Amino acid sequence: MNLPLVARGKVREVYDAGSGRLLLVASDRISAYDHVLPTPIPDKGRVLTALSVWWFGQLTPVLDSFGAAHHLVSASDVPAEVAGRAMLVRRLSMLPVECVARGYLSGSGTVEYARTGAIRDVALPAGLVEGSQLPEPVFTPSTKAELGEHDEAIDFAAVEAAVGADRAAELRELTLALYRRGAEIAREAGIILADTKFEFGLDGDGRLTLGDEVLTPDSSRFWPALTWSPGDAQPSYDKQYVRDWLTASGWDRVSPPPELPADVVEATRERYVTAYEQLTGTTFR
Ligand code: PZK
Repeated sequence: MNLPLVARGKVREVYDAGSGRLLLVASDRISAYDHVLPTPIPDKGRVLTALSVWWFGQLTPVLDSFGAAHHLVSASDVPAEVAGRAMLVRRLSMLPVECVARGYLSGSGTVEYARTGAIRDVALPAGLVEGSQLPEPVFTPSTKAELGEHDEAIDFAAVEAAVGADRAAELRELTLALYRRGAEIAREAGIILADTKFEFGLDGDGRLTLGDEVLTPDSSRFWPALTWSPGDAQPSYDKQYVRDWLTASGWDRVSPPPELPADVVEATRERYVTAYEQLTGTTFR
């Protein structure tokens, strides 16, 4: 392939494809508890890529209504060695904000709510618990952390300071609109989209453009709707077998993680494929 590497995340890479294009490549690697596991999940990169591509299509009417675009050029015109797990995209000038929308209380959102009764600038009713649906989805931006660091929560004023008041308002409204539409589609497929993270950039004409991967289990929390039960930690749609096995293994979450057994790999692969098939209503492969 031999393209210059532009950026590398825990489980994917970005290459310079020339002519103002980038190649986003998803691997079969999986992370849990902030570690990349030594055992790949076969087809994970292909499933997440296919899911992103499908979501870009689903979200186009929302983007259009904002006069915005997405960065996807092609998922088929890619080098053979990454076929199926790569997207050719337009190179953007990325905005320095992670645009997160939360429709449910979970993780750091629960911690913030327990401490303050609010999430960022939004006051919330008393009595919410881990897993509760929020009265309205909330925009909870963060700054992009360096690799290995955690994203840092910022308030809306910090977004305004970073990109200007008008662009900040646009990012908040577009993020919430994309989340609402995504959550509606997911819910019809039996999946709760608890929260998700979008990244935006500006194209050569200054047009606001949705980038990155979208509405995958790696950029979002997917919960099975059937077992949703506020008050408990919600099982992850995709990673719960992995987390449960790692916990039962006695791994200390600090040492290099152990290899996963074949049955956990197979069950996890099946979860990714099932998520894709449930959402899109099509067969994977
Ligand atoms: C870009 N990232 C984050 C994504 C990684 C890191 N269309 C674009 N134009 C310019 N830059 C980016 C994109 C996109 N998407 C996004 N880094 C650069 C990222 C995937 C894997 F390692």
